[in-house]
Amino acid sequence: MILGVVGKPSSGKSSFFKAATMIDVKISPVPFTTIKPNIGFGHVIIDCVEKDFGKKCNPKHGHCKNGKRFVPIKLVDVAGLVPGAHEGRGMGNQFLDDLRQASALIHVVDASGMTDWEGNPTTGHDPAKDVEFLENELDYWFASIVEKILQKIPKIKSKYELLEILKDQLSGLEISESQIENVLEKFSPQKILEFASELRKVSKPIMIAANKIDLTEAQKNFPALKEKFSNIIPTSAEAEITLKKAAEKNLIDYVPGNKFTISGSLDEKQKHALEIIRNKVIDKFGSTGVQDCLNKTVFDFLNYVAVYPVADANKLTDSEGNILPDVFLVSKGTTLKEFAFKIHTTMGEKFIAGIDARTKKKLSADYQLKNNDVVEIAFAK
Ligand SMILES: Nc1nc2c(ncn2[C@@H]2O[C@H](COP(=O)(O)OP(=O)(O)OP(=O)(O)O)[C@@H](O)[C@H]2O)c(=O)[nH]1
Ligand SMILES: [Mg+2]
Repeated sequence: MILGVVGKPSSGKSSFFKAATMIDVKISPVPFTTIKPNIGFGHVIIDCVEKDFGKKCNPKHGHCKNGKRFVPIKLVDVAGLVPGAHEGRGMGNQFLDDLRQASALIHVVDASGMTDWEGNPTTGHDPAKDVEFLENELDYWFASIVEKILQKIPKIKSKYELLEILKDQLSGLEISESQIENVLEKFSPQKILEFASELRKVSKPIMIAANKIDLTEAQKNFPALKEKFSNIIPTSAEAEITLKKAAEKNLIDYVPGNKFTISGSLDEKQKHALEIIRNKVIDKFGSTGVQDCLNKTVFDFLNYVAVYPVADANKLTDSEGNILPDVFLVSKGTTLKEFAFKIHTTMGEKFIAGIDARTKKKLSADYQLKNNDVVEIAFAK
């Protein structure tokens, strides 16, 4: 699972990335601070199924604390995008190719309106306009991909042949064959921009992070943004970084996505900084929004489910005896056999059947996986 972090310069993309991954990347108010992409792992946090079975898990990836399972997801933070990027403005749009494999994008918007189109300081910029231009630039990026494919096809082919070519050529864009088929039913690739825009919408849905929500100006702008866009979460990447750092120093108890409590001895300056975060962000919005944004993108927006594969449905272990070692995030509707292929090609090819670890009932190849399923897959060896 890869999520791309996009937006204009200085909106706080790298701050969001750092808040999610705690990787110490460069952050500054100067536009185009990031040029090469930052890649790292953050987490979605879910209630681990271990308690349903009265066991303690041993995760191979991520970790589990007090019943909260931290499941790794990959984040890619790229350079800032400016209007006209497809014509070479700013850093251009080539760098977006680093986002080809993303399942969704998080658009980090400077909700305060205190940076202009290029990320330079201003006042009164309408953050809603950033959403429009960004979608437009992403459409041009997809259009350039479609254009290159069409240029390779010497003459107009039948719809069937075209579909086969597109399936093959677009396979690296995290878009399913049926999605390509649906788009091709309704739109002609000859109208490149329209066709590309539709492909972009299905393969790279966008969650908006209304960032810098700690600032008064952002709080003033937020209601209008919320009215206009349904997939939007208020965030303060800066506050999340401060809270995670304080938690690392054992100054506060903090599970990302929640409130915090002071647990260490703080000096006046630290106390003041945390009080500001409490008053300006937590009391008003419930959390800093960063974790919420990741969880909602994966589970509510993309409709993914968490599935725990095990080698032994009775003991809930892998072959080495680790309890509930893995969690996979898969899209809703994924069948058991498709899931087997995701774990290992051989497991898919030699698939026999599955066992539901809760009921011990047999599951067939076309069983559609549900959230928190724990399954053993039997395959011919
Ligand atoms: N008040 C406030 N400032 C923030 C927040 N997030 C980021 N900033 C500030 O915004 C500026 C830009 O942050 P970056 O994270 O470097 O922005 P970026 O989008 O990665 O910028 P480029 O890499 O240049 O495209 C920095 O001065 C950050 O400290 C936030 O939640 N609240
Ligand atoms: Mg950056």
